[in-house]
Amino acid sequence: MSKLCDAAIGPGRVSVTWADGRRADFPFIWLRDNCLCAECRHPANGQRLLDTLDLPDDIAPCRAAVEAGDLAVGWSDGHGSAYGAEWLWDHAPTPEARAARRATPRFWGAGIANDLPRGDWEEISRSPAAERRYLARYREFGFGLIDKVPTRDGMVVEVGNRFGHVRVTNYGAFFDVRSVPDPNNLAYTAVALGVHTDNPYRDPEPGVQLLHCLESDAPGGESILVDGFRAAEDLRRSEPEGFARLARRRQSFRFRDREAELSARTPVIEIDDDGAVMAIHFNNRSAAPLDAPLEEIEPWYRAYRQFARLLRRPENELRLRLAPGQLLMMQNDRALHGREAFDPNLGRRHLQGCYLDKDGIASRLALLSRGAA
Ligand code: NM2
Ligand code: OGA
Ligand code: ZN
Ligand code: ZN
Repeated sequence: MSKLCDAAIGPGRVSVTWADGRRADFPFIWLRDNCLCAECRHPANGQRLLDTLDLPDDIAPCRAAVEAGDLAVGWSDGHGSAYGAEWLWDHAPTPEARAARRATPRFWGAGIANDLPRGDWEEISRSPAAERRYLARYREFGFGLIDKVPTRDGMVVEVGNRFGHVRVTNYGAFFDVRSVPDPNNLAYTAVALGVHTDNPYRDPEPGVQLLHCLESDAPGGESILVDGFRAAEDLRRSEPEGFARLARRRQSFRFRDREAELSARTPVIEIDDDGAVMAIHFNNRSAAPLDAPLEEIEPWYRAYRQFARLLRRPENELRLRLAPGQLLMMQNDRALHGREAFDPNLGRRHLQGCYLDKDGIASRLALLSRGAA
């Protein structure tokens, strides 16, 4: 990592230049607020001690200089701060530095069938390096397949708690997906399920779903996975207005049975503050009537149907047949999942599933990358 070669005070900003030619400007208030010294940040936990509101409105540096390749600033409030060259780039507000901080999803479709993000439970459960490799691939693709998961009742919870924290819902800590009489959900029948996000009627929506195959000899029941992020980018390219509409207007979702009454509103496509696709919430089965101003309804349906059409394109569908002992792990708001119908009279099909939050998995991967687990 290159060091700094120049620092200069300009109107409202400190401009720094790295030895390799990169440059960035930092506003005074931002720099002072992010002082890293022991008075401003608790040395044991790094949490901010300084109250941002206590800084004077007209905070400004009296002096900014490069010292041993890093930045030293003397402030009008008498404080002194030091910022490492690498830290500055890691937090710089330039387009290049900000782009480098962005996670870049790897888009996939039918073609990924022979190169799946894949792990082996026997290896993952004894080797932190294997677990890290698996989770890193999972993060890029938004799903992963794990082989050799013992077909024990509730094993899915053990896997979930290895990677994060299983979230209990009205469906329990885990749920059985099989065809039953008097089902409270279409998942518990033998019908085909179009690709979807689970539980968009819940707030917060589950971030991750695990589905563990215990039995599968009924004809049919193949799994289908679609990269919702890629389909959203396709929509943005072909129908920018439809894309913007699905990102703006929230759709209503609902679920009710004897024990629960759940409803939530969320846009089909969620974008972040820079316009990047952040999440997809698509579930035709649980969609409630669209609650929108009259003039928005038909254009919204056009956009929604266009998006649904993209999700159904064969080149976007990864199809696989889960075998007993395989476990599918999906980022629920990216890797949309579905299944073909199956025939429960000619064999058995039994999966167990559970939900986790995304943050627990991100934390696990970060810890493994630190070498701490
Ligand atoms: N189950 C399997 O979101 C959904 O309603 C999909 C979820 C019932 C927990 C099914
Ligand atoms: C579900 C679901 C898929 C399957 O339970 O949410 O989508 O393969 N199941 O049965
Ligand atoms: Zn300080
Ligand atoms: Zn589902």
